[in-house]
Amino acid sequence: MGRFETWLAATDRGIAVKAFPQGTRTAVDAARAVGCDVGQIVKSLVFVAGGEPVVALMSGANRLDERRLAAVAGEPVAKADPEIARLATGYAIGGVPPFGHATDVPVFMDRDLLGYRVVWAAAGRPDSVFEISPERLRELSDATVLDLKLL
Ligand code: 5CA
Repeated sequence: MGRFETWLAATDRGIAVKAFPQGTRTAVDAARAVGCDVGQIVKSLVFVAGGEPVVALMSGANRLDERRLAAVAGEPVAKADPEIARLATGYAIGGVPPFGHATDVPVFMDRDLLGYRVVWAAAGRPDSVFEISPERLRELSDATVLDLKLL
């Protein structure tokens, strides 16, 4: 059991983590493992905006428009390097969960995720994900929902 699962169990949120030996490191890998639409995979992307780390939850079908993130989170905005991402969230790229982070990182959420009945997000490891309704995801991550995709 990984650290995110231990944290989940301690907080009693009724979320079940599933491990896939074939790996879930990328959105495409995760969609293939789960057998869902790639749009239902939640990418938890760590950016630095105005000097501070932020997390953007993106549908696996979408690319993030950095200008849109900059508009809400502060400029300039850039993808966090792997060490910054790990320090801010407590997890390595490929397994960053959407909430339960090591520091109090602001979370922004791609509105398109709300169009699915359920979505799947990383559970702290590159081989584990969990299913959640997008509304619950928003609540648990305390995310600000907005249009973030690159058109
Ligand atoms: N487990 C999967 C599906 S839930 C996952 O974590 N996907 S992800 O999209 O949230 O994480 C991978 C993302 O990390 C990539 O889309 C990419 O944006 C980012 N990434 C990959 N390599 C690097 C790197 N060297 N530096 C910064 N970001 C990176």
